[in-house]
Amino acid sequence: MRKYCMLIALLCAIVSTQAQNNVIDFTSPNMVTYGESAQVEIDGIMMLRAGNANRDAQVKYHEADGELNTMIEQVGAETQSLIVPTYSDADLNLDGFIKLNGANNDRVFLLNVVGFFTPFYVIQEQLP
Ligand SMILES: [Ca+2]
Ligand SMILES: [Ca+2]
Repeated sequence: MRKYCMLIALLCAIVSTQAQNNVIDFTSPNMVTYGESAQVEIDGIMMLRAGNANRDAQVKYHEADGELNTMIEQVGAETQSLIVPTYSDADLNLDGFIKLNGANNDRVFLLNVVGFFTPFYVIQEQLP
């Protein structure tokens, strides 16, 4: 089982924890969550927002405390072309590697999460 470092989303519904076969389907467009834009629609499927590599309450591309710097720290600032096999929060696309460049890299994955044309956008976790 793989973890996925995403921002926490809070359901706006009462869910019994004692019922059997109780499924919380965050892919459903009918699943109402707290706050604004806690989920994102990708190819018609609702998803939680991924990319929180440094486990704070935000997803940021740029900024000193952003996810990109977390990935660079993991790979090594002087060896950014390396592909590091790992089980890490910085492996944002869950392929088992931290890749900053090349096909299927985590850097572009992160950029798509925050918005390719809005790289300075900060996605904030929303809790009541
Ligand atoms: Ca973060
Ligand atoms: Ca990866």
